[in-house]
Amino acid sequence: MLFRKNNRQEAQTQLRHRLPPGQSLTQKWPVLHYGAIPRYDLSTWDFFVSGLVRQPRRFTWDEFNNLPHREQVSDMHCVTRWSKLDSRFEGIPVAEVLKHVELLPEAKFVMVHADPDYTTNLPLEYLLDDDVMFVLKYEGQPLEPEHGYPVRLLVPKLYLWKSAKWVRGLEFMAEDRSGFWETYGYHERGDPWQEERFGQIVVNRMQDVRAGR
Ligand SMILES: Nc1nc2c(c(=O)[nH]1)N[C@H]1C(S)=C(S)[C@@H](COP(=O)(O)O)O[C@H]1N2
Ligand SMILES: [Mo]
Repeated sequence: MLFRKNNRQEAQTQLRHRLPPGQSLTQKWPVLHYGAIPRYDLSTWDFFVSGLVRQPRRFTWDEFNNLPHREQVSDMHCVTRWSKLDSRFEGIPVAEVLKHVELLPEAKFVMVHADPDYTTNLPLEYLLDDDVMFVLKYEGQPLEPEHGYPVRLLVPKLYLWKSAKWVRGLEFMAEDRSGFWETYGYHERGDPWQEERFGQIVVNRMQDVRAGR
């Protein structure tokens, strides 16, 4: 009895360490995006690496898909307050794509370009993290169209709006620029452990409203 209780306490303690503040667990995988789900003809799909690179690079679907794949188990944290733990993904580590371009030393940020007209910005070091990948499969199956088929970015350490579905390219930049949700007031970085949900303009405004200003 005591043993079981301790086990359960142990499990909950471990879970607390994996659930960022203000988040609740979900078993399902909710669908959230702006615009209509794109449809693709893989013979015309392509992927661009542009901006502050020595030579811009375009990949066809076959070139991209033939890059080395890897499996990993990751957690997802959505700013709308759900978290999903231990999903099994297969995809292409970002490093495998970046082997084919040379970043210029001025590159400090990246704009992720995705369909339909979606962008999100990341500091370079977050893109270069070991667990960042271009996801092709979820639990052994190709991504569903609503989750980003044929390929989406996954940045497990940041809120899920940084994990662009239907991703089509990376643009390296010297200065930070806001992406789609960031323009509407989401945080430029979005670390769930720091609860970086909203950017400074929104935070200031909320403080003003609370203070009756
Ligand atoms: N292309 C694209 N990617 C996107 C979005 C979007 O609107 N368009 N929304 C983001 C947001 S706000 C969230 S919470 C996640 C949701 O991913 P999911 O639908 O697979 O759970 O996708 C992110 N990636
Ligand atoms: Mo979101």
